[in-house]
Amino acid sequence: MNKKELVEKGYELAKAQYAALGVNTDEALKQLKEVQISLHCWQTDDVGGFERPDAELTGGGIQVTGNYPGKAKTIAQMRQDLDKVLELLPGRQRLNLHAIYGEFGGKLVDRDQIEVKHFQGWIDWAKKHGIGLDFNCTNFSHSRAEDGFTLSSKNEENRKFWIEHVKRCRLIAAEMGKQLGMPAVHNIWIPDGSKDIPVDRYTHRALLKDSLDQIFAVKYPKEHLKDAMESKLFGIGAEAMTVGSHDFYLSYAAKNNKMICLDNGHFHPTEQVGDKISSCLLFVDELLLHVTRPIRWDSDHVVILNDDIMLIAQEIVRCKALNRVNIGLDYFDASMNRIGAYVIGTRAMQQALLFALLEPIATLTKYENEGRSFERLALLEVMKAKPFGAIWEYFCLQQGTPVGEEYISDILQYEKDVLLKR
Ligand code: RNT
Ligand code: ZN
Repeated sequence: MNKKELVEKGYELAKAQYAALGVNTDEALKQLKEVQISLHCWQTDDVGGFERPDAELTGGGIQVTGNYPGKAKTIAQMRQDLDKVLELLPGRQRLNLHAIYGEFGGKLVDRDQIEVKHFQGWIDWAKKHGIGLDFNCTNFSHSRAEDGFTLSSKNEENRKFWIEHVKRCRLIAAEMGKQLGMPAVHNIWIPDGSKDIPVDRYTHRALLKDSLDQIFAVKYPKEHLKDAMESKLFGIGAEAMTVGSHDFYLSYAAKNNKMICLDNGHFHPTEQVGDKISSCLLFVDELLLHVTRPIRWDSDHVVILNDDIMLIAQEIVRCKALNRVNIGLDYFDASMNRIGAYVIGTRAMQQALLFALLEPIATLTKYENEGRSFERLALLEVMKAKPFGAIWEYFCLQQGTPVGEEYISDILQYEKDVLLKR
C-alpha cells in the first residue's frame, strides 16, 4: 500500500470506530476546514518590525530568546516565509499584523503618523491569498513607552500620542476589513504597569478608561472592524501591577460589548482560560484568543497539543461558539526554525479543535445530567486512545498538505534553500 492508500484505509477504519460512538467524522472535518486561525506575523522576525533597519523588540516586558539563523529581515523575506507556512498548513488561516510591520519606504514614520498606504501592500498580499487580516497597535519598542506607561500615562503628551496611534490603527484595520470583505480584528495590548508597588492605581486605570472611550468614540461598521482588548497579569519589569488587568478589561468589554482577548499566557499558572470562555460568551458577542504556551516566567513558547489547548478547544466546541471565538496565535521563539514554530503551533491548535469536534458529546452530556460521573470520566479517557491521528492525517491529505511527519523534511529543505542563505 502506498502512503495515500494507507491514510485512506486508516481513515475508513477510524471513521467506523467513531461512528459506533455516534460521532460523524466527515462532519467534524467539514467544520474544521472552515475554522480560521490567525497567524501572528511576529514569529518571522522576533517581534522586530520594519520601522528602522535595525528594529528590535525593546521594553514592554516581553522578550524573545534565541538566535536561530534565518530571521526575516525585510518584508519580502517575511512574505516568502509566510507563503511557505501557508503552503504547509491545512484548513484556513489569516494574518495578524502589528503596526510596526508597515512598508515605510526607508523613512521614519512615527506611530502617530501611520496610514493605510503603509499597509496597502499587505492588503494586496492577503487578497492574493484569499485570506483575512487582523491588526494590532504597537505600544512598545518606542521612546514614548520607556517609562512604562502609554494609554494610561499621566504624561498628557505621551497619552495623546498613543491615543492618536491607536485611532490610526483602528482606521487601518477597518480599511483592511473593508477591502478584503472580512472584518479585521484590532487588538489593543499595552504594557502599562509598574515594577514596584504603586500607590495610585486608580488614576492610571481611570486614564486608561478615558483613553479607550476616546478611541472607541470613532465608530466603524462591524463588517469591517471588530475591537478587542488584551489583559495581562504581569510582565518582566512590571511585576507589581498591570493597568490593563483582566478585571479591568472584562468589565470594560462587558459594559461596551467589545471583545476581550484571552491570552492563556497571561493568568495565574493554575487558572484555565478554557474555563473562562463560557463565562465571557454570556456577556459579550465575541471573544479573541491568543493561544500560547506559558512556561515559568515566559508566556510565549510554541503552542503544542497540551491540556490547556485541548480544554480551550473543547469549550469552544461545547459552547457551539466556533463562530463567536476568534482564534489567534501568540508566541515568539527564536531558538528554533521559525517556520517550523508556526507549523507546529497552528497544527496543534487545529488538532485540539479536531479532538474536540470528535467528542461523543451527546453521550457525555447524558452521563453528566444523570450524575454518572464514573461513566463520564471513563469515556473522556477512552476518547484519548481512539484513532484521532488517523482522522487528522486524512484531513492533511484531503487538504493537499504534508501528512504526519512529512512537513519536517519540507521545512529542513526550505531552511537549506532559503533561510541559511540570508
Ligand atoms: C504581550 C501580549 C501581546 C504581544 C503581541 C506582540 O504579553 O501577549 O499580545 O505578545 O502583541
Ligand atoms: Zn498576547
